[in-house]
Amino acid sequence: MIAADINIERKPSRRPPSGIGIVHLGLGAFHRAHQAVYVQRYIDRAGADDWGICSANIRANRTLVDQLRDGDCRYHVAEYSDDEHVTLREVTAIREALYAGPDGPDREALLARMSDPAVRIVTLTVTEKGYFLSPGSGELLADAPPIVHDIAEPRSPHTAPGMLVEALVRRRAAGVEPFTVLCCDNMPHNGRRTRRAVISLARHRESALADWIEANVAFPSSMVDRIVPAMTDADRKRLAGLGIDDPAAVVCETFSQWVVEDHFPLGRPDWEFDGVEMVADVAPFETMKLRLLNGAHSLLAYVGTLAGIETVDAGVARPAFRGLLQYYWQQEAIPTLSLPAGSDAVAYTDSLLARFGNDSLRHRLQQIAMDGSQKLPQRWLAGGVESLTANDGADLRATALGIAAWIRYTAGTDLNNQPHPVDDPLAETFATLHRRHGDDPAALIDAFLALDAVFPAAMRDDRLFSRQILAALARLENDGVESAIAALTLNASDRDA
Ligand code: NAI
Ligand code: CS2
Repeated sequence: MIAADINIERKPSRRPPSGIGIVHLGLGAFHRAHQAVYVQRYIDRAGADDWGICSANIRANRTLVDQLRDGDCRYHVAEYSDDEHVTLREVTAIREALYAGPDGPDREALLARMSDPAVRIVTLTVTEKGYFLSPGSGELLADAPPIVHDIAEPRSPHTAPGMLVEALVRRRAAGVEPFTVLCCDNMPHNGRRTRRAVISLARHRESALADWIEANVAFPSSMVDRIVPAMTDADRKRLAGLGIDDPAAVVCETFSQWVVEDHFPLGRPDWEFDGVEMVADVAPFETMKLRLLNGAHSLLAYVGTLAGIETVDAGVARPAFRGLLQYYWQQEAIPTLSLPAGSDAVAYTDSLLARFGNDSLRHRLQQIAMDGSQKLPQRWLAGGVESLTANDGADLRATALGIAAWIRYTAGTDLNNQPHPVDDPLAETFATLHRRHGDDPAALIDAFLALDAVFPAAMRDDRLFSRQILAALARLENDGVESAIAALTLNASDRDA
């Protein structure tokens, strides 16, 4: 459909090639539509040339880096409030794009840039798995092959923690103050986690180095929020219909939020004038967002995909799925939260339903379903354990349904036996468990719950909870998704049904 109301903001002239103050690792869709837009607002407002971005990929995707370079690092962000209302922004805040993957030519250029005294902040969106931390314990996965590589060859790192350690080593040797590391991935206490990955890896290299990082490097946490679906050919086609022929363009929603812990020893853009919330403690914001927004997304992803539903908006268009989300929010997620001052959980979840219903985004459930082993601990399980610890008889039936759906999803087919890819660092383990226990659902559930990288012990050992998962799995298989959702509304006394 041709948009009826198009608002186009174009940059009048070529941005200066200098002025890089931020290095970003993880040049994906989200970075282009979120952080780079905030930096653009800063540049436009302040007219300053000190916080431009050098953005790099250290793993896929090289093509995007080449496309950005070909386009002079200019690209468009299309913010859709619905199919008929779109704001197109041209973004020039990225001044340099590098591909520094193991097979890429730019690793030295990236490390040199990270060692430049003008660079005072390094930001990251390398996905949850890019930190090589156990989702359960939060410890560095020292046996993961890329980390084994970075321990053996620390000067030519392959991982984000390895890049940070090597760049910090170079700065320290040159007497340059360390940059601030700002994680922008969807993890709880994401600054603390990034710090742990970096310090643990540094300790393999030299314990004095680890101590120096511990004492001198700031790792503020941040909560990031904007729905930015992966681009599809259909998106490119509709942008072409608006006259935008830009392979690096991204499509996203209008909403955007960034809450940042204000701890930047070498300074930062005065982002508070550009819509960033600079706060002392991010934790209440991130817990609310992870459990309410992302928790609901994951529920839709697994339960919806099993029913053959493809997108978030198609899911929430169905009353049963809206009911499932309301039940999960009201009964299981909201009671675990300490809300940020001034926020209202019901208003927040109402706004989530409106955002999820935005059918111009075509946000694919399959994208959200990937990396479940990395996502579920913070989205469902941490809150679930808190409930079980606080109340022995806590009823987590929506979470149990979500876990049953996730386990069924990891078999690689939906309830009509239509195949889908299972994209997860533990995909091979899942396949083994399904091969071994496919005929015995109770044994299958026990084997999944025994994955201590995913499930906390308190949840694993709750027999009533595992029986609820078993009951939900049976309902999904035998009666379908809507019936399994309907069962949630039964009296809480059937907890051990
Ligand atoms: P994307 O697929 O467009 O980009 C992923 C980026 O991560 C790429 O730059 C890729 O090179 C990098 N990457 C992947 N695995 C890596 C690894 N093991 N080591 C180093 N780099 C690695 O995905 P997108 O949309 O940019 O999302 C990335 C992350 O941003 C998400 O995982 C999430 O934590 C965060 N985020 C995304 C939102 C969205 O709506 N897309 C919204 C809020 C946060
Ligand atoms: C989604 C998130 O892909 C996913 O797992 O839940 O990326 C979600 O779109 C963002 O967190 C919204 O801010």
